[in-house]
Amino acid sequence: SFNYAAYHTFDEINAFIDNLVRENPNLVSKIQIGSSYEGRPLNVLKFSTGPNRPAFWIDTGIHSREWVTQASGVWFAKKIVTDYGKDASLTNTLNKIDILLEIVTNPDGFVYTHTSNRMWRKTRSPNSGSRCIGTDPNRNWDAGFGGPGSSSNACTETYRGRAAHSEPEVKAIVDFVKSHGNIKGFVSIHSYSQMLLFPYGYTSARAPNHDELNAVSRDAVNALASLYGTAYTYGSIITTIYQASGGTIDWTYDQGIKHSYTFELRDTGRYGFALPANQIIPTAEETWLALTKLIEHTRDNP
Ligand code: 0X9
Ligand code: ZN
Repeated sequence: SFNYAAYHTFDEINAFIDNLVRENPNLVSKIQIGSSYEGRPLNVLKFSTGPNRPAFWIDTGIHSREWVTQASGVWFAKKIVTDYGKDASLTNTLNKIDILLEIVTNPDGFVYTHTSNRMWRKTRSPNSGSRCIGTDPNRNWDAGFGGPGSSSNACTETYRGRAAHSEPEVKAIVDFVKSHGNIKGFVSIHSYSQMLLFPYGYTSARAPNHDELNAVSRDAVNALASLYGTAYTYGSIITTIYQASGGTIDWTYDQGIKHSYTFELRDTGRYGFALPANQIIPTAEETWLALTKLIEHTRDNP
């Protein structure tokens, strides 16, 4: 059976996804929202118990080297099917809203981290006029695109790409969010730094519901710390981590998704992106407690 305490390849995660759908057909379905630059499927798991529901989106692994995030995404998927009908909060949630989960959000980069360079972050699309490969998919969104905290140099880790939504991995989510039209909460999961962040990253302007985002974040990081004592900081992106333009949740927020957040999971730098596999399950468990707070608040304040 599947080992949740180990890191897995793209093919192993896809096999996990197909088994989960096969074993829970009344709760889980797989939606292919597009294809990566190299032609791999962009798969989203949909957890749903009724038609035409509002939804809460979670993505992991948009930066391919942040392996604890994809591994946590797998654990969340199993947790949801295990808890539905048993845990009162999750059951109540799924009787009102859908959960959407994209586990391998940058599949070309993820395969490259397994085959060639464990520390690959970006997509794998070529750049005309440069020998350097890839765009930072967290600088490619049409939210302050091209501004400070992103680079025009294709050889850097924060290269924004030739245009907003140039990356098929980003465009697929943009098109899905717009056509769905009823996504009420959005969480994009990164590592590392132990932070819970909310808009904005491209501007120092405060989000209109800053006080609400701040209070819910406080509640969520307190829940997270209650399990193993892991300390998270929280606040707006620009005041808590650094200015970053063209980021995912600034775009979703400006689309009207007022409950938009980004996590930076474990650790604070001892292991960084190479977090030992024995920390996967504790990281996923504590993160799920925080996610539950964000999901409950979105469910009750859509
Ligand atoms: O720089 C980033 O993209 C993120 N940190 S990471 O180490 N995971 O690469 C933080 C960016 C803040 N988030 C958004 N701008 N959405
Ligand atoms: Zn990241």
